[in-house]
Amino acid sequence: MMLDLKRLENELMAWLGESRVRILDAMNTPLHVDVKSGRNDLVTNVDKANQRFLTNKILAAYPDARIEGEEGTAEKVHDLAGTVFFLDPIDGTMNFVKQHANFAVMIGVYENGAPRFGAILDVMRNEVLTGGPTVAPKRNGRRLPLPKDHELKDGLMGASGPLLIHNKLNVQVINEASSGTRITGSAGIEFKAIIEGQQIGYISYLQPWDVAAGMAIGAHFGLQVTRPDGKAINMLEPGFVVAALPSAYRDIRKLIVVD
Ligand code: 2AM
Ligand code: CA
Ligand code: CA
Ligand code: CA
Repeated sequence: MMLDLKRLENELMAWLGESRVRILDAMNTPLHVDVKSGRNDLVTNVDKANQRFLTNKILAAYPDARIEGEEGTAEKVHDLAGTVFFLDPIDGTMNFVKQHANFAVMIGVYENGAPRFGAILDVMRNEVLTGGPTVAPKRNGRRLPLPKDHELKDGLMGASGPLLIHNKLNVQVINEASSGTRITGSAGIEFKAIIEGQQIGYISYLQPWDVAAGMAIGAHFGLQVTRPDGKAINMLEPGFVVAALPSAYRDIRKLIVVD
């Protein structure tokens, strides 16, 4: 079955609009915060409630689709056959808890492993980016200018804090070669900055639902999203991710050290 992307775009805009209202509402009552794998890895009642909310919306509209979401209410996905929705109900949970800003909701829709559509909601800025390989990127339903390709030295680079602190993949040298480093603590906000032309790349260690939406939207303008050795992302596994516009991507690949 081929997805009707116009219908999907309208549905995602509506569902994310409702999600946003629910999240803002929940922020008026005390959060329940739980620690997952360690003290930097949190989940809240709002992450879980939004995962449930969006899962119900998706399955009501697409009963045959499968959902790979971070706060797993559905069965884990072990293959990419058919329609798979990658769902991150709150991306940047630490920011959500500590900053009440700089967090996103992300949905990436794939068919038989191929990206078809993505949506990134920046909740506090009330901005939704949508798009896909065959759908021009939009912000709140309005066409965006496509980001300009720049060499690494001429653009800002995003990075994950831990990777930079521990200099994984030689990221300190890579980022030093750029115009400057930005660290937001949300993969969604980093991809949004690339799509909006504010930065040229991002290096992190990510889960499939962190990458799915940004990779789908970025495919429209040649955004390179790969493992550090240039291999394709396996959407069933976490791993290091290099995302960059083509010229910067080439510069990064020359400097990267795969350990
Ligand atoms: P999350 O908030 O949805 O977990 C910075 O922490 C970025 O990396 C966020 O986008 C975060 O997504 C993502 N991330 C992926 N795996 C993580 C982990 N184990 N701990 C913290 N953040 C993680
Ligand atoms: Ca998490
Ligand atoms: Ca995430
Ligand atoms: Ca999350």
